Amino acid sequence: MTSFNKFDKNGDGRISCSELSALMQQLDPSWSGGDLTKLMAQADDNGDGTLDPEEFVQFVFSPSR
Ligand SMILES: [Ca+2]
Ligand SMILES: [Ca+2]
Repeated sequence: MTSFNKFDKNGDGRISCSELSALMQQLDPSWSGGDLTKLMAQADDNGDGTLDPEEFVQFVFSPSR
């Protein structure tokens, strides 16, 4: 099970762009690091530039990304 806290490296309760990058590598080892900004924009529902736990769960379990 993917846990939010595991990817929130600095413990601020949000997944930042760089934390998202680590997350993606975990989810998909073949992920090249491209389109990070696009992914973030896609996952960031409220547009604050970070993922809160709710957005994180939606992103991880969303079939399309
Ligand atoms: Ca964080
Ligand atoms: Ca957000």
